[in-house]
Amino acid sequence: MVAMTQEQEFQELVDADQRIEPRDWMPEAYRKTLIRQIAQHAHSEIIGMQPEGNWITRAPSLRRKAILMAKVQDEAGHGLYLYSAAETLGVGRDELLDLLHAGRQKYSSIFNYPTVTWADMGAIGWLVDGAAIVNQVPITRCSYGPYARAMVRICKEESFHQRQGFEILHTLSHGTPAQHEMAQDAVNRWWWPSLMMFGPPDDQSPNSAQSMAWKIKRFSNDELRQKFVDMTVPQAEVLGLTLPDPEIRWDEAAGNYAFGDIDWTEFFEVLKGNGPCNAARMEHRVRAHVEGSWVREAATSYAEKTAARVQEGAA
Ligand code: FAQ
Repeated sequence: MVAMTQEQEFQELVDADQRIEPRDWMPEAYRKTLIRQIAQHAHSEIIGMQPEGNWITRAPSLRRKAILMAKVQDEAGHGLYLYSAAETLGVGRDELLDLLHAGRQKYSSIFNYPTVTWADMGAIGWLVDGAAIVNQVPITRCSYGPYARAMVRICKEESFHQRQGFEILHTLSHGTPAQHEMAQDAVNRWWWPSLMMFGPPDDQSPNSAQSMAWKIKRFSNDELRQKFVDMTVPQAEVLGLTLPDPEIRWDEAAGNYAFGDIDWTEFFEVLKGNGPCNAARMEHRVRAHVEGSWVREAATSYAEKTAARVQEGAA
């Protein structure tokens, strides 16, 4: 009998839907792909705090402010679980943050758009968190254990986020004509960027085939985008809002909603750094990191003193 290579054994485990854990052997390219995706995901969560943080001081009531603060804090928590998941692959959080700050790692395109009215909080919750759920629920079955497990709790919280966004939009949509218009305007602006969150079309997605063979991704970018459209069109009807795409119609033969062409030029421009808020997001992130250095120094010093005291006690 010919002995299997480590790589073949690894692929057999993946094919059998077994989880890969940090101490297991894994191909270097698998490790690198996971670090790339998990880091990008973590960065998205913390940069994603900015557009919503912008409205905490201007929320229209105490109740709305408390809910928004909780949501933004959840995003910070998601970032932390994800950086921890990345650390199990042998890369430090500080290294990943340095790569983000140097523009060598990405974060989601969606967070490069401005939040100009309160209704944007509703549209982000409903559409952006809605898209995030559709993308992330399959990652709870990702082949890499720590990433899959982090995603279970994240998805539960995203589900709450999506409902709060829906509720904001429902209230506005059924309020005064001006409030209805504000809700419609926010949906008009966030719809297409939300579809772009799923990544480039399958025939322009260099990473998909390998990531699917490794079961990091369970569905292709286009499959998830379609699921999102199918889920969202009926919800828009309940909200009493329209989606800004005259080509959306039920396609009986396909059994799903057909929709219009996405402007991929806009997507690739945003990825290159030319979106409306790329520069502002990075500037804010780097400043927050520099201004927060005293917290990291204090935490390191406290940890060193505590360790020294424990050692003294043991001596
Ligand atoms: N933005 O070959 P593919 C959230 C890049 S969390 C920027 O298809 P892949 C929660 C991609 O990295 C949102 N870049 O790549 C929240 C690659 O470039 P690279 C984040 C994008 O990895 C809500 C290149 O294009 N979620 O929203 C984007 O197989 C509200 C080619 O693409 C995740 O990260 C994009 N949209 O598939 C927080 C989920 N799309 O790295 C606050 C996990 C693609 O080779 C408030 N990630 N690129 O230089 C994934 O599922 C995948 O990484 C995809 C991309 C599907 C995003």
